[in-house]
Amino acid sequence: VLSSVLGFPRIGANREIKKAVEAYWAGKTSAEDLQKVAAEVRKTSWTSVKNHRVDFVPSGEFSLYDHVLDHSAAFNVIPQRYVGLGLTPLDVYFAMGRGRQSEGVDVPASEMKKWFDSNYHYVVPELSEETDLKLIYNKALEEFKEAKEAGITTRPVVLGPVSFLVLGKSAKSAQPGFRPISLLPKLIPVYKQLLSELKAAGAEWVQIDEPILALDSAAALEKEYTASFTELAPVSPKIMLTTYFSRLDSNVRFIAKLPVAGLHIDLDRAPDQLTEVANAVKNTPIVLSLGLVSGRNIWKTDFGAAIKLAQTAIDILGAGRVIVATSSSLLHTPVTLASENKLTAEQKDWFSFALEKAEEVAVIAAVLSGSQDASVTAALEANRVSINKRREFEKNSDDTVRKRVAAITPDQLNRKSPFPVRKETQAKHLNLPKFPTTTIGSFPQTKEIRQARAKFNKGELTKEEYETFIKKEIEHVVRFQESIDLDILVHGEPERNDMVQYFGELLNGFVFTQNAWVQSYGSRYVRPPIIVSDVSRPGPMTVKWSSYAQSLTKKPMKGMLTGPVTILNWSFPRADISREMQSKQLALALRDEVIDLENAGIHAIQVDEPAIREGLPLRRADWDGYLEWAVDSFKLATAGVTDQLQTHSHFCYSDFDDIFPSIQRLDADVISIEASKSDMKLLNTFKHYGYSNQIGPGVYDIHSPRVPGDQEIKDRLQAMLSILPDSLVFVNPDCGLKTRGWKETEASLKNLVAGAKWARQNYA
Ligand code: THG
Ligand code: ZN
Repeated sequence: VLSSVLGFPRIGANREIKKAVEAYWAGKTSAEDLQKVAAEVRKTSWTSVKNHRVDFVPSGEFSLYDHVLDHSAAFNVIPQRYVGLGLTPLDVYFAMGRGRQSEGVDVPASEMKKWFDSNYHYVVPELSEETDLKLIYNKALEEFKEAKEAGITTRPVVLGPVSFLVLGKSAKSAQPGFRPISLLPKLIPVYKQLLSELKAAGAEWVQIDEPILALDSAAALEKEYTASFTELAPVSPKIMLTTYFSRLDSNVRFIAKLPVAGLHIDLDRAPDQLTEVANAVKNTPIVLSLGLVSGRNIWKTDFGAAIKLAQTAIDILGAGRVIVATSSSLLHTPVTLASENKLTAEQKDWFSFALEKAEEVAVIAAVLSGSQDASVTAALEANRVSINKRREFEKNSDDTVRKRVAAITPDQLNRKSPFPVRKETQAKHLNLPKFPTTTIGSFPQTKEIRQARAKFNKGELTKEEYETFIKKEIEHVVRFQESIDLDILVHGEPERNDMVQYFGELLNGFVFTQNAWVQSYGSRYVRPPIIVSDVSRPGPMTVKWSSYAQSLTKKPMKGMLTGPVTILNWSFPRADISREMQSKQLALALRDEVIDLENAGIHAIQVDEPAIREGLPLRRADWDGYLEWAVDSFKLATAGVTDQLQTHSHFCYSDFDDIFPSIQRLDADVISIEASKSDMKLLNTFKHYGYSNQIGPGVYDIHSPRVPGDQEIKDRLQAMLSILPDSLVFVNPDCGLKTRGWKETEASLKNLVAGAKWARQNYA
């Protein structure tokens, strides 16, 4: 039984890639320096995976920004606006990812979307009839050769042609009704060239990722899949067709007939599919790759359970046709537990990060191969002991919390009056103009703020010194907002490292890491906290900062919290109790905080749920169950206040079409959504369904350093107001400003306020 890893984190054990990429952007280092660091990180990853005796080591999945963007760049899927600017190919690539504003060049970034149900964002390929598909760079080949030179034979990874097109969108220039998948006949020759070059270079296997195969939408793509693989198989290295994050369901009927050498399924997310899939491929030559080691969570794999599952496959297919693998790429896990020295020994013993997971697949495969190697036997026994200890720990539940969850009543979920009544009450109470302006909450996290936090954490600043510093930051943010005449102010969140990590650190039931970074997009990483036991709130978390900020101004100060569903989705959750239970525990803790904020004199509170859409199960059949508890959790957190308190919420990167009724059911007084990059199509959804509460569609994209012009904002407002009723519209950026610098923030927000004032005159 062989072992395999589907993909490895890119950041490097010491965040080498993040640092190198940002240094390059800042003009501090050359492209050559950047490529050198990248080559070193790749080599280290290959070597360390190989050293754990993993048979199939991935290559080609490395990226300086995003692997989908890598494919777009390699296939010449480069929108016209990035062409002819006099940029090097590397700078065109980064311009597509993050926009560019320099020496007469001014181009916005491409749209980013969430990668399935993860917190990773990919850059959306823009396709049209005009797209001139050709292979301009065979990245898989180059990195395969690079690994080979380093003495490591890898299994190159490419995103499959159908998934690439389905993940893409129609360019603005495309004809109405154009479907990206219609480009498949033009894309297949590109893949043929890519794969035959790999074969010629000696690659025995290639991993072709087709995550779309685990979605409902693949059912309508049988013809496309069959055509693709029938054409590709003859010229390609042996194809390991990988699916992940969900189950194949009925798609297995056509998948099992594809002319591929191997099929990978996710048994972390969908263990129940094993027997059906194994039987479906039984009478084919297909080798089954079992995704037994989670690529999405950090809990140690239970070897006993994994071996039992693998045995089912072996009984059906024989050991020679079974591979032990990670469930997905390890991109969504941190590099190594070895970098953590603040976790207790007990805690450390519960977890496996990417490198430890590489070892896990190798050990499980060795056990299944009947290895008598002493190190394998020892690893198996050590795993049994660790898993038992964790099971013992899991028995320590917090009875107070469990009882409170069990006692939740329907009236706790609803505000006292319906929205139209609240709207009246709040309009009087808050005294807001038409088209009120506000921001999403965070202001630039400057180097000074990061340094002060780092010093405080190292003990170089006392608590008092640190808090004085934070107060000065808050005051600066408040004065700035007053000076440009924003209506609902925020305190700017200088005290927060991350909107989820911050709350994790203040709640019972979490542990946090020092170096467990996971890529969110581009060079941006997060350190998801880990939920290890029942969650409760030891005391107020944000009240001190919000009331201080309110004390500085007569304008309404908005309290800022992260919602229960988002805290859950951006943490590594427990695997021993349901997500619903964890979400409700979080909701109760936040409910207490919301009530405390109102009692402290705060008049508007934003409870962000940017991750509510990404947590949606990938299969439609599972949606209702999730949406019910997710919406209830938000309502539980926010409904404990009086009518005059204005609740806000914020959502990013959402395809609202799918979950619209649930957004309405949240019953937030005001929501802000990311709509600036998706070109208003989102607003039509709101119009179509007749959204009835207040809404602030972002008027500019904050994910790029570029400043939106005055006119640009007016145009956007005009477009919005042609769709939405004026009485419901708020004016705000499309997301928090923490990743931005002050200079562009000041300029952009001034333009935003000017836009709102213009609208007040023109839509009086
Ligand atoms: N927090 C978490 N996830 C997120 C967001 C977040 N996902 C979606 C959205 N916001 C965009 N993602 C990010 C992720 C990270 C950062 C900004 C937006 C970021 N990270 C710092 C960095 O990489 O330099 C590190 C932060 C730190 O010091 O802790 O700025 O807000 N969980
Ligand atoms: Zn956002």
